Amino acid sequence: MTDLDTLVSKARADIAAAADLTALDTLRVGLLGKKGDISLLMKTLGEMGPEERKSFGQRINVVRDEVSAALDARKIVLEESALEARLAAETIDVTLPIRPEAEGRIHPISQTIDEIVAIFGNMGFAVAEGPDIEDDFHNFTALNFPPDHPARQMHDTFFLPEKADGSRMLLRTHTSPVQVRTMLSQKPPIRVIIPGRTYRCDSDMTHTPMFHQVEGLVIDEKTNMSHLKGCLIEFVRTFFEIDDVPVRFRPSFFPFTEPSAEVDIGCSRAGGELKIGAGADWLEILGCGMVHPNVLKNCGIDPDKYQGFAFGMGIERIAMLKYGIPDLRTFFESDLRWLKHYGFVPLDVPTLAGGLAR
Ligand code: 2NM
Repeated sequence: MTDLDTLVSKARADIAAAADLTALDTLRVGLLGKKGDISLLMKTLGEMGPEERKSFGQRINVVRDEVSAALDARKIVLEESALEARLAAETIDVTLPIRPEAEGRIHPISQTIDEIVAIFGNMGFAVAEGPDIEDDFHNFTALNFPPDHPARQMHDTFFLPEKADGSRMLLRTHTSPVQVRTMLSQKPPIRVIIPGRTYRCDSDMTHTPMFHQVEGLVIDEKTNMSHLKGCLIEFVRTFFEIDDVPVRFRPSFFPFTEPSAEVDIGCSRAGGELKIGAGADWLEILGCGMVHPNVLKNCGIDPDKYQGFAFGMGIERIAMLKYGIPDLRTFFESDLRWLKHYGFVPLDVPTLAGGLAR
């Protein structure tokens, strides 16, 4: 055996025995690195005569390629087994039940959405979702907003940079574009609620640039204002868990409904403390109305055959009222002590039978 043969067989054995990627890298440096065995042998070429240099040069090139290939092959094997080991070590059994003593808490916004979904789910509503980034048609035009309506202006709506065709996408200012998408894609009867994030360029004590809304939509041949009233009174009483909470409908205006109304619930502010229920005062909690015929037309629904009602409310606002959270901005501070205080235990899933909130 020549020196080269010995070197190759030893290299092969060492590479096969390398236990991990670090050991393999040390071998690579020792063989192919600047001062590695093979590199040093290459340097001896200069001292050889032309014939010898040619034959030795050819052999050493072959050896270098073989060793290099062996290193690469072993590297793949070791990388694969390193990944296998890591995956095995990080295995979690997702089928195990959560531990009741788990520290995590459900955010009051998530809790409130779950409660609203439970209430309307019980009345036969489905939940719909749609994109946060919308176009002008779905957010405004289809909803009967006139071209010069103030809500379209820069100071209320977050616009994205202009596209090649001059149009601009926007962050939805309400969840109504999802109602539009629902009407365009489904045939009546329709009964949906849409909880989700909404965005308006507004930030002070009582406004955050991102907030949550739930909107609802019912469309059928004979849906009327009495259905709207019955549905929302039932919702309000179930949500606040007060059977006799006074509810009043006050005429209002929205571009997308006619007639439109705002809904107030009774409360008392005696002694400076807000208490929901019978009392001298009223609190506004949601907006609603009969869907404007123009909106139905814009969404491919025949207003001579179908009619419906819609409503919308701010989730932060009703969560603050129900759970006595005094400051809107704390919802978004990610303060663990706040979450520990106002959050909900994950196992207490809101249901009408088991109770909405404990
Ligand atoms: C509100 C108040 C009143 C509403 C209307 C519609 C649609 F798509 F059917 F036209 N969606 N949401 C609506 C109506 C929303 O929020 C205060």
